[in-house]
Amino acid sequence: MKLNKLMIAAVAAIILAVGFFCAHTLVRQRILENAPVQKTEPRQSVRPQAEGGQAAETEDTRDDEPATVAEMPGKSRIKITLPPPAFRGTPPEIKGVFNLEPPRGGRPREPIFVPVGCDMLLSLGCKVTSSDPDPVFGELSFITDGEKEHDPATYVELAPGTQWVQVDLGEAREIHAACVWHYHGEARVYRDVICQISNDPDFIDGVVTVFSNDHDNSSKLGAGKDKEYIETHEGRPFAVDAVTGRYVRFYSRGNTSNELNHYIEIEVYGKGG
Ligand SMILES: [Ca+2]
Ligand SMILES: [Ca+2]
Repeated sequence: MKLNKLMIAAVAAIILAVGFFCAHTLVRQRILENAPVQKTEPRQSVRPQAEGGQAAETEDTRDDEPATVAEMPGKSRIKITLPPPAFRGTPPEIKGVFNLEPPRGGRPREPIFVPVGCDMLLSLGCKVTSSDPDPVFGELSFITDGEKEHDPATYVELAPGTQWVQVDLGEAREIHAACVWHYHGEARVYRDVICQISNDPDFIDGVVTVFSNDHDNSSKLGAGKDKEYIETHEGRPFAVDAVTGRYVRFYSRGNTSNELNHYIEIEVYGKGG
């Protein structure tokens, strides 16, 4: 008798469990059927084009950017196409850097707004020269070829010490922003990152410094007030206050991993026309 009661109880428990499972599956299916479909835009890459500085068709496809970026009435936003990150997570502590920008907690950099029509990519495909005309590795043309992904085949390696690379925009242009990617295969800091603009290819006359984090003037170009930063796939974008010039020169003096200088890409943005 006791055995029969036990069997009845077991059968009842099985029936209840099967019933609950079927009901749960049906409800879940209904929820999935009614859920909104998330639209995924295809990634779009920037390819070299542009003789004469035509605007690149850049879609901002950064993975970590919020779905909507606030626009500013009467302004254009500089749209920088980012490569995928080569590393994620909190960068390790980098010793010997005392002028580092504060951590952003994974947030993307603030957008750069410029006057309407001054957001044109001017530098794509432009000629590049350097203080090291015979790079240790890579070609100077890599620096304006539109390829920004971290890959051993995409960066240029220059000699140790303070070195520069110089982008020739072909004619004097009104410059409103720039962005530089040195090397983002690991978290490192490049020293004495300086950007200057001039109409003089030798940078003797009419030189305007538009970025410098050489706070201790170790590269002897004048101390700068910008912060040092850890290299990531975001590069280092910065605004330029409508400086007109044909040549844009970037300096660096090695990095926290080795004494060499590297560049993956430089972009210069400014007034169209
Ligand atoms: Ca490149
Ligand atoms: Ca320095």
